[in-house]
Amino acid sequence: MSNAMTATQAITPELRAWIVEQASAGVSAEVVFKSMCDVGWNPDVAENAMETVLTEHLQNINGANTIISDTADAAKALPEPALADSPGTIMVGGRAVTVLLVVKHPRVVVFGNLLSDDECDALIAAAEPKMKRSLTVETKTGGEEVNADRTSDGMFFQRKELSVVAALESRIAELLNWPEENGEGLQILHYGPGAEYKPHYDYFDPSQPGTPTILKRGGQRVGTLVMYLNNPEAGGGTTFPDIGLEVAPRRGNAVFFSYAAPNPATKTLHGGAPVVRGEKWIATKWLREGEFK
Ligand code: PD2
Ligand code: ZN
Repeated sequence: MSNAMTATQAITPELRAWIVEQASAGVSAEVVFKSMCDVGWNPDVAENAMETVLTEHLQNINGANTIISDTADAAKALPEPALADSPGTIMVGGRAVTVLLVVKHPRVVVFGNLLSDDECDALIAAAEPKMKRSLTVETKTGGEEVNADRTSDGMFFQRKELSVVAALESRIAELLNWPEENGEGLQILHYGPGAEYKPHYDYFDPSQPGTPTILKRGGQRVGTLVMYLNNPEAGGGTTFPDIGLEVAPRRGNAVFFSYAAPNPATKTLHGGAPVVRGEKWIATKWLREGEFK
């Protein structure tokens, strides 16, 4: 590293605090490094800064230090489809699921033909009589509340509640290489004209007092699969504002994204754009790091 670089990209107290905060929150070294590069840090300087700050931090505090370095270094297992040889289709349970879009960071994959038309219709028909105004997690207590940012109706199925639900859950587990037991029950959401889900993260905010209660059931969320059950006439796309991506909702298709840590550095901010005409039905499967009991 040259002196010129050091002079232009110094380790400020703010950067030092930010690196320590990321590592303490369990953000992997890779994600921290990528975030620094994304905002213009020279990769060599970024790597050096991380190493310097974390080493010094470990020397400065006692006891639990090794936990921090372990968390920062560990490459955490995540749900992930088998995309190593860039397949056009992935066979799951005899079904040819197509791969329509792949993004590395944030990890986003769009699938086609994940559900049959009959499965989409069966899920809507079974959910329809049970729909209630959607609740979001009340982060102060870990309970639930009606939220103006989410103007949809929804319901949850228990895992394996119906044969169509069980078949889909086993397909998702195989597609994303993630245990069925780590999945929350399938959520069905319905949006009428004008309804939307404002941009948010699906992980639970570690700084909120209700989060430890929520994490008792299977730990953090690490991945989301939003499945489209019908074709809205206009609007209703799933947006990823950090990367300017909008996924069009088409029946049987799905968008998957994963997040290695509960942190905006994952760039997994996403929302459901307002339905302009028609209506929108989706099924969401959230994946936890451990068994969801
Ligand atoms: O309806 C969607 O596209 C959407 C957008 C953001 C769904 C969710 N989040 C979700 O179910 O978490
Ligand atoms: Zn979401």
